[in-house]
Amino acid sequence: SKSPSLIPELGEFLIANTPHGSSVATCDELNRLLTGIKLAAKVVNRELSKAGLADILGAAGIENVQGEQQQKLDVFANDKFIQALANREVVCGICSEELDEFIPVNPNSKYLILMDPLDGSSNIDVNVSVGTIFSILRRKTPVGTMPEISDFLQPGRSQLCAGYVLYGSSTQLVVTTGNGVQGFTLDPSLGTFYLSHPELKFPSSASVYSCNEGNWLAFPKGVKEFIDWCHDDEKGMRRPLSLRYIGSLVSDFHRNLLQGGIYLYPPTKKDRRGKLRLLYEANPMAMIAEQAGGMAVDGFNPILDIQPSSLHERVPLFTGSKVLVGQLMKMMKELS
Ligand code: AHM
Ligand code: MG
Repeated sequence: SKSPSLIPELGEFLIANTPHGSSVATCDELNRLLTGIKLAAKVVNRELSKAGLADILGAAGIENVQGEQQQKLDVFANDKFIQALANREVVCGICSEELDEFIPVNPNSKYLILMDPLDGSSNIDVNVSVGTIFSILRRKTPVGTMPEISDFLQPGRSQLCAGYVLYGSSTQLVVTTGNGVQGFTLDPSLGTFYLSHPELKFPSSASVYSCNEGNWLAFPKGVKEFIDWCHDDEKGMRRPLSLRYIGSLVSDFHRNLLQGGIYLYPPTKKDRRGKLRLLYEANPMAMIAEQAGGMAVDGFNPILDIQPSSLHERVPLFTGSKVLVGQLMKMMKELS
């Protein structure tokens, strides 16, 4: 078997694959930013692995033995990511699902981070995988000033880097800087993320669809038609497709990326604009999807082309293998 010393680690990989034309300073800053993400991910991972002990050690809202308040894990994750990034002075501002407003950090940094520190957190109590999703943008206002809301409201097409961490049976970090998608797996004994899935691409065939079919009655006609098409066992296609839905975007997306499939979160009765957030859920997943040879749309147009108008806006999301997303778009167009 290969010695770990022969497999590139995340930081080494980034240095070796810096896009042509980017300066050493840019590469260094991005690398330090990702180092902050890696560190926070490891701390969150450690805490998550103890989550089943919460009742013994003190549940959220209850004081632990030291008299400290136990935090909910999503708040814990939010704090760890903010600390790791703010202390490194590598971002000028942070936007998070856990915060109403963005927080300005360091006027002298070029980058902004937008994140969902712990997505799918309703799954923690039942010991199902959760994730962290992040997006990195370059600011538009000049370095030396505090960032403004307009810096955050850029279409996903302008993302410099996007990624997610999956806290699963192993902990993986999947990232793109616009030059393909790479997957790294944490070696817990060394605390190092090694390149385990170079050049991730959706396979050419797809056999899975993932959505909360409980919302069926409220789905748009095109979505219902598409799901019926998935059920159909017509010859020639690998149908009926399998329904696999964890209810944790990162896990559902990751499985579909490896096995070929589509993730759907259409508008529902409760969430007329869809449930997922454009800036820190849909956009980063969309960049990864496109970089891995897949697609991500709101039903009609690429997610990455949407001009955001507010920090926490929601969007319907359909993402995964091209064959399936293409089929869905065709049906949405015909039936709207
Ligand atoms: P959250 O950010 O509040 O955790 O919600 C996002 C999550 C996604 O991870 C998941 O795909 C979706 O919500 C599941 O929603 P539902 O339970 O409505 O199917
Ligand atoms: Mg979320």
